[in-house]
Amino acid sequence: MSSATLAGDPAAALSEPALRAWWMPFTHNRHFKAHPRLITSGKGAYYTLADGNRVFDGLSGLWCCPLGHSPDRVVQAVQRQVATLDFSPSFQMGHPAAFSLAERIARFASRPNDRVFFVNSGSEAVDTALKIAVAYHRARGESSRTRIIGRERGYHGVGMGGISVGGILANRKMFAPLMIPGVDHLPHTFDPKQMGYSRGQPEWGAHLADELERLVALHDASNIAAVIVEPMQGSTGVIVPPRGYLQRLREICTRHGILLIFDEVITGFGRLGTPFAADFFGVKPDLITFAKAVNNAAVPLGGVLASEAIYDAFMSGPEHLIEFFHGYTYSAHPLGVAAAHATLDELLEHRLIERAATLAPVLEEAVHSLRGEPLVADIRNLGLAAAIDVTPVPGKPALRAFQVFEQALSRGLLPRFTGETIALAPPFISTEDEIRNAVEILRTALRAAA
Ligand code: PXG
Ligand code: PLP
Repeated sequence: MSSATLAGDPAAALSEPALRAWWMPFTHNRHFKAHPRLITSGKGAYYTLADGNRVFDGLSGLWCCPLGHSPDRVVQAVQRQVATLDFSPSFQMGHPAAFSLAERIARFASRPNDRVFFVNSGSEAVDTALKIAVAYHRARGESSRTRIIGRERGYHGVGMGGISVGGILANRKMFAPLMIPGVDHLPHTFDPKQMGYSRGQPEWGAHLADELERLVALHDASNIAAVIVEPMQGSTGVIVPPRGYLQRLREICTRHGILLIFDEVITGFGRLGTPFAADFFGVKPDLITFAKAVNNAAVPLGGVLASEAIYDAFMSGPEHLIEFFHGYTYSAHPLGVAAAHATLDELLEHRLIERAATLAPVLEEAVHSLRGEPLVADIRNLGLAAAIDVTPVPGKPALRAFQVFEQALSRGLLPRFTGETIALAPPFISTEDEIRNAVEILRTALRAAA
């Protein structure tokens, strides 16, 4: 079978009925179907498009393929697994590799006593973490602690919990009646006047964490279960936390008995050059959500790391009864678990997280060299992630970044565009030259779009 057939025959996929049938996620469907962009295969840091062009994968898939595409070790692990044990129920049964993976992930996170709850996506990880937080307080007899605090511009997936604590207008405004009650939002930390063109963490803004004290004064801590933040806001455009901000959030949460949840769906498994962002910032949250890079996205898999104290609070009552009424059919799916073991093997054996740390300053130098290019309004970076804001087309929000994206794609680079932002987060296997070259393509694309 040719690789084109495996990825869906491009000619068949282009037929009008086929194009019509798939209601695509987070996509302008009408425009896309008039101008389809099809990926037919991927290897290493490159995708091949239906027109035969090869493009550099500037966002590691959707932030999820640090090893590049179809790395041999992951491919073989999944192939072996599907032939050995394709599925096994995780309700009242278990398969050995899921236990060893949980133990490995806890050690990888330097939280060896944590427990790992497996799910299938970042959205499920977030909703799971919120349920754990509320149920934890109730289990300890503090059942009034139900309120949850998210943050403006936060992205926590698309579940009912995730959009409620998230802070992206477009993801919320159509669904207001579905939101969970009792949610507040901290202010986001981006102020271009104070931190324009910041490299790494901005110096200004730690005081914004004190807004949490204001919410405590408004509601009383006895009503607040948890605070959930992305340690670095990824989806909204690489908004980097000010120095000291996350430390201050941690202090305030600890003082008031509020759980701190880090949503590490993008930052987990090395994006900042450390295993988790919690390691990068030296802050210990009570719960960590992860997904994406945990298994190089070969099979959907995510999870929640919970501290031992949280787990222990659930372990009361008769031993023959279920302690936490939650789980997914595909929790700890054997294929996802096999891919995760192989991904961890690769990350650790080839020291790829250290490599991400080494590549980070290369990306920083390169992207900041775009300052002064046409359309550029701001540039930010942290770890192996960067974002460039562009000036909007007057009266046509979100069009400019799309135009830059199209110019880049036609020149061999697949970046990410959302709103007025272009994002880059290359695979950890990238070379320094590939990263510099990606930014040069972006430079040409900006000039062409201007
Ligand atoms: N939390 C965070 C912090 C995320 O970034 C999710 C939860 C949801 O994960 P799932 O697996 O349900 O999509 C995410 C996902 C982008 C982009 O281009 C970001 C995400 C997904 C797709 C695109 O910024 N983040
Ligand atoms: N809907 C129905 C009718 C179901 O039976 C199930 C699971 O058994 C679900 C939804 C949830 O599916 P999942 O466990 O894959 O999240």
